[in-house]
Amino acid sequence: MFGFPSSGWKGFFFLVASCSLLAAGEPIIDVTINSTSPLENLIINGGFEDGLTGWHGSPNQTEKDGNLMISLSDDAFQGKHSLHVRIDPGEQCETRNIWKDLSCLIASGKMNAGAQYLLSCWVKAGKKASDIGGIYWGAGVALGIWNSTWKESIQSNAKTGSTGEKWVKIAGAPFECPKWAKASQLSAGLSYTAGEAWIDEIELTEAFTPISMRIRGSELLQVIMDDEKGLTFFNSGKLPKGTKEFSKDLRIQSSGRYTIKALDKNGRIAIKTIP
Ligand SMILES: [Ca+2]
Repeated sequence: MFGFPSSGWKGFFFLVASCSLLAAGEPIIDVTINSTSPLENLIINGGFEDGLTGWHGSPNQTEKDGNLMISLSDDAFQGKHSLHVRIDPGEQCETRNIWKDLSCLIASGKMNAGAQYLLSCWVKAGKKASDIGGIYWGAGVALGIWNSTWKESIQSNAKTGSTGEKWVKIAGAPFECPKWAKASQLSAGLSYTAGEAWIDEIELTEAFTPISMRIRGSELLQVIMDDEKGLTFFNSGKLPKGTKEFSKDLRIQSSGRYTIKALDKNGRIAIKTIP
């Protein structure tokens, strides 16, 4: 004879129901950034929150009849200030920028030969602009690295044409600091095109960040990771039947934004965006 009181059975069913609810939930995505410390932005005052401190060039410059200008602006992507540059039509063969010397990064070992770095900034361009654009000509930042005789050099650009008057993040391609690196200079502004642009949040960081992702679910079918352009950066393919946990270590671009999507056999999709 069964000795379980009815309340005991109720308790048992409640337990089963609880487990089923847990099992029925969408997959859970955990992501760990493996860096020993947060990636350091090597640019001091790249967001212009200290005004133009540490920058050289021609701040608050108005030339001729006001056709060229570079100054601090209150129209910021982040914080209270950004850099504002304007080159009116008729002066589009001109460049207006400010610059800072980054040679100390090499001397102090903050930039190391053989390591890869990434230059990025936020830009809003297009207002009253004409013929603004190009990879090398346009609004944004450029970083040059030279050897001791100034004869060898590399350059990384994060520049854009019109952004339709919206703040957009612009990143250059990852580049390797050469072993002959001795001097370095960063410039921010508008080059060889007419137009008006705002620049903010200039960053120079190590190019890649290691991450670990761990996904748990009732029965996982597939895990996909897209970059911010929607291109597939990682695809697990079809996972073995009965997969309840999936782990993967990857190196992602440090300034990038990625979306992880996990699908289970019941068609449930969990989505997590990093960072
Ligand atoms: Ca700012």
